[in-house]
Amino acid sequence: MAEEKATAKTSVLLEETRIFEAPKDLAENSNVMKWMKEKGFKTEREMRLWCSANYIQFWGEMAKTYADWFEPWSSTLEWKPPYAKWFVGGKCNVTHNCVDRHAQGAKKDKVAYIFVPEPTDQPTQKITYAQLEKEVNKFANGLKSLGVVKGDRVMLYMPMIPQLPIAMLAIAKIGAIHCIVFSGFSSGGLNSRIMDAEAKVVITVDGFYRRGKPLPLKPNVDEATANTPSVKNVVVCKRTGVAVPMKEGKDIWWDDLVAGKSDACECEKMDSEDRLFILYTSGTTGKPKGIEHVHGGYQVGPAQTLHWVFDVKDNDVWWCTADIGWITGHSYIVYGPLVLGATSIMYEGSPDFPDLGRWYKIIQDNKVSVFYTAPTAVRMLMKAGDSWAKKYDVSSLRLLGSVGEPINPEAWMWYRNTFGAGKLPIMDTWWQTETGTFLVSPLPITPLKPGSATFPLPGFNIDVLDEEANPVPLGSGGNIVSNTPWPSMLRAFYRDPERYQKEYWSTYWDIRPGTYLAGDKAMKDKDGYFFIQGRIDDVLKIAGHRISNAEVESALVSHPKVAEAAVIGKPDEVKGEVIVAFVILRTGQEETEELKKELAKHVRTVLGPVAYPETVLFVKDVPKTRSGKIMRRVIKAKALGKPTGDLSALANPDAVDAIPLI
Ligand code: 6R9
Repeated sequence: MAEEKATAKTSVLLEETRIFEAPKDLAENSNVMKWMKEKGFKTEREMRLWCSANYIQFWGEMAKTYADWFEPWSSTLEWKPPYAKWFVGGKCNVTHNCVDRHAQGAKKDKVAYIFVPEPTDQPTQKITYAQLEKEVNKFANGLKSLGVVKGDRVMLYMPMIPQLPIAMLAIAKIGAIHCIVFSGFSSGGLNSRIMDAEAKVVITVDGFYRRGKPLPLKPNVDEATANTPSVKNVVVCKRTGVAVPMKEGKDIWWDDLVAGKSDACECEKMDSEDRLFILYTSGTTGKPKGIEHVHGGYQVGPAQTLHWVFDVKDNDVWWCTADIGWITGHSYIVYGPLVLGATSIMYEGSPDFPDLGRWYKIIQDNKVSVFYTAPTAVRMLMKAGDSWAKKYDVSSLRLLGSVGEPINPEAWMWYRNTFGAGKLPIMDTWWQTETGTFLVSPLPITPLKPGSATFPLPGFNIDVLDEEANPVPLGSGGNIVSNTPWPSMLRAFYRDPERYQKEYWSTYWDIRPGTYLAGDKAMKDKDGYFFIQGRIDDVLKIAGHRISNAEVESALVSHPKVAEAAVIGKPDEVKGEVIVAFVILRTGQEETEELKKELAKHVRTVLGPVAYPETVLFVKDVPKTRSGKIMRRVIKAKALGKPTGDLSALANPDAVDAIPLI
């Protein structure tokens, strides 16, 4: 039923006739309008088209505008599909652009972060650019003393506390590569990523706060590093004061590491294409992909889009509610805002603790002016009703944003009315871990349609193609692709070039090599507005978190009583989708309610709370192709009571009948 509703809405979307023009003063005074006037562009359309047609020149200008370079580049782009090199020969360091140049200039006393901690009785902490520089340098020197050098991988497994961006910036400063694992993953998820990255050091905390209660985190790291010879040291930041075992010679407290270290540290002069970070993300197989981003190009996209799309100016207070463990936090809590020298909120916790007023209160208390969140949070707050919003004054807001999944028009309208006083524009930004930055998004001058990310941004050539690589006509849908490279795109998968080529570039390779397949379906309406419709592959978005079906299935199969598992996403009003697992037990195992609970708990232990299955069901068989591939799409259709389509390719069509309705 729920999915039927979703499909119905899709067609409604394409007939969306409501258009919301940007408030005149906002549009007239926007950063993008200023640039357009300087360049002599008359209309938004003309500007978008010119920038995309002249994308190399455009990005060259942006790279000079938003970043300082130790040495200029000799060539803006070298493009040998599927490998792009941007700003070739240029020397830079993203930490110089995020911290040093502000701390040593006019912004030294400007607040970089307003940290709002989870225990709400703890005071809000303000960190200026000058303070940030000192902390980063001390920690960078600490890492050097552990023998961390350029190119080494350092793993971060931390909650949302200021030491997380401090560590990231310190790692980047000395030329090492950070890999953040979202702290909602458990030791299993952490272990596989440490193994893949062969990390030298892991940075974590003793514990963290969840719903006001301190919980330990360090024991997960002990478990995850039991069999990882590459890990020489574990640095532990004291957050809660809970007692944790420390291994002599291996584990070291953050405070001890930085004690007596100099607060000066030179930036390593990085080549543009030197790696900045690896971020593991979910693909179609159970094995997470290590997405690699670089210093030179990556520093341009997030800063430029934050400036143009979110119109962030010197006196704004910017708040992106994401966790730094995901790309949204990397790009829009750390690198984008810091390159711009902006003031950001960084908060720990959730929108419903201690009560559903938390976010409104943070906005009110800190006069947040630009606010960026996910549809799942909007829906949660919408469900709770307007009364929470009415208790607080959110009139400091001037622009809103959305990311992570399609935003339903009703949630869009509620968001606009409640947070946006019925008039603020919502920037629905479509992008991915792989893209580093927004690709399809409105600008503050764009007439909006609820539920649409509107148009490809300046500097991108995004299109929607059919199977034969023809652009689809207006009013229909297909695969969303990029026809040209962009500076903040991924460069590769860590040590897996074949998978990189296969996953993003192989689909249209024979027809148009160099066409990037994003993995999402999109529709263009009669006016050319993009409506993103979700993944074409088996990737789930649970409350905005990207998890692969296969990852959850392998977690289930790692339980000794499980023979096989198939995982699907079931539409959910608040979370977008929730996980439903169909499990085949090993011979002789009894199908009990207790075992269902145990299996759900097992997934939580192996992968973390983020992948917790809402429902576990026992089946005798799951439909498969003759080559043995589980047909999740067929299972999903049957379980949701929808037509299952042609089943002739299945090896075991009877298995479909046995799938229960959910
Ligand atoms: C930034 C982020 C990427 C996938 C992407 C798509 C979905 C993200 C969206 C959106 C519709 C938006 N997605 N933003 N779908 N509208 N505005 O979420 O990165 O975790 O890598 O996920 O998220 O399906 O392909 P990531």
